[in-house]
Amino acid sequence: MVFLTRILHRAPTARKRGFVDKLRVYVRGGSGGMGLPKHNGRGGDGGHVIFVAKEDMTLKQVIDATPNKRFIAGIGAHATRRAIQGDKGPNLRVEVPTGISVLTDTKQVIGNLNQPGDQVVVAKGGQGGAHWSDFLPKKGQIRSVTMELKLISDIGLVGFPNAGKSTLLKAVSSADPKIADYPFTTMRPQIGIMQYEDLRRVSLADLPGLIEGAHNNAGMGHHFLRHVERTKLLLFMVDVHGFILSMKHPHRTAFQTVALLMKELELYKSDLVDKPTVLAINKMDIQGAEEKAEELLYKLNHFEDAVTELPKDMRPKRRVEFEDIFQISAKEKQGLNELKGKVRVILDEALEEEQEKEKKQAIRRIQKESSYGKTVERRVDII
Ligand SMILES: Nc1nc2c(ncn2[C@@H]2O[C@H](COP(=O)(O)OP(=O)(O)OP(=O)(O)O)[C@@H](O)[C@H]2O)c(=O)[nH]1
Ligand SMILES: [Mg+2]
Repeated sequence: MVFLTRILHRAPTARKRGFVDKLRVYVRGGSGGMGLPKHNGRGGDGGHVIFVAKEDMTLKQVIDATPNKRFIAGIGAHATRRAIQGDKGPNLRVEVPTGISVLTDTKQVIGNLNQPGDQVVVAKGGQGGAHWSDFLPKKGQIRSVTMELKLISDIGLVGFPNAGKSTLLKAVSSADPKIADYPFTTMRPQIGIMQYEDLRRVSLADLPGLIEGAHNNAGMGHHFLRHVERTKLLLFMVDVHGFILSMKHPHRTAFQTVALLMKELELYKSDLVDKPTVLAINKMDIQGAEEKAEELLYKLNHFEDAVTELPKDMRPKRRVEFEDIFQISAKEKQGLNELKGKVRVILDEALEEEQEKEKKQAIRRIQKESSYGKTVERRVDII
C-alpha cells in the first residue's frame, strides 16, 4: 500500500514540474563610456555578456536565478580629466548548463558549450567613445538568444519506469542518478560515461520512463525521445517481472512492455525503429526471473502471435529487431561486463560504417572539385 500511495502521490507532481530543455533570453552588452574631447580621453568599453558552462546545472535554475530572463552587462565608464581612459564595464558571466547550444533567432549557432568551463560571448559590449567616433560611445549588442539542451550520447536508455535504467547507469558509469522504487524517479535526462580499459569512452543517456500512451502525454510524455534521435544505439530495458503503474492500470508483462515500447517509439518517429537496438532484461536476481525471462524470449521469437495479447491499436506495426539480448541484474551487477563489451562492438561497427561513408563522400567531393577545376582551366585557356 505504501508503494501505491507513493505512486499516486508522485506521478502528477512529475508531470507538473516538467523539464525545461529550451530557454529564450534577452542579452545586451554594456554601452561604452563617453570620450572626453578636450583631453582626447577615451571612454571604457562596455562589458560582454558571457555564458559559462557549469556542471550539474539545469535551465530551470537559470530561470530561477533570473526570472525576468534579461542579462545586461555593465556600461563602460566615461573618460574624465582624472581618468583619461575610462574603465571597462564589467562583464556579466552567466552560469548555464553544460551541453547546450546557443542559437540566434535565425537559428545560427553562436556556440556549443560541451564541457564544464566552456564559454561564449553572447552579446558584445559597445566600444567607448574616442576621437575616431567623435568621442561618442557605441551601444552594446542586443539580441535574443535561445539555449537548447542537446544531449548527444552514444547510447539512449529506453524503458518503462522502475525498469532499473538509472541503476544501470550508476553501475556502469560514474554518474550518480537518483534511484527509487517508484515510477518517474528520473525526471530529466542524465548522461553517464562508461570508460573501457583502453580508455575508450562511451556515453549513456538515462531518460525518464516511458509508459503506454506516452505519445498522448501519459506519464512524462514523449518529449524525451527527442534526445535519443541522435544516439547511435538504443538500449531497451525491461523489468523481467513486468510493470504496473497503479491499481487502476493493467499489469503489463515484460513482453508487453517491450511491445509497448516499440509502439511508442514508432508513434514518435517511425525510423527510430531502424536504429541498432539491444534489449536488457533486468532484475534477474529476483526469484522466478528465469521462467519469466524464458517466456519473454519465447514470445519475442513468436512475436506475431504473442503480440495479439495486446489490443490492436497498441501493437507495433513493425517490430524492433534486437542486435542482442542480455539477462542482467543492474542492482547486483550481474551480466554487465558482457553487456558493456557487446555494446562497444556494435558501436565500433557503427562508427566504422560512418567513417567509411564519410570517406566515400569526401572522395566524391574531391572528384567533383577537381573536375570543376579542369573546366575552369580550359576556360582560362580559351580566354
Ligand atoms: N532486485 C533488483 N532491483 C532492481 C534492479 N535494478 C533496479 N532495481 C530496483 O528497481 C527500482 C527502480 O530502479 P531505478 O533505477 O530507479 O529505475 P528507473 O528505470 O530509472 O525508473 P524511472 O526513473 O522511474 O524511470 C529501485 O528500487 C532499484 O533498486 C535489479 O537488477 N534487481
Ligand atoms: Mg530513473
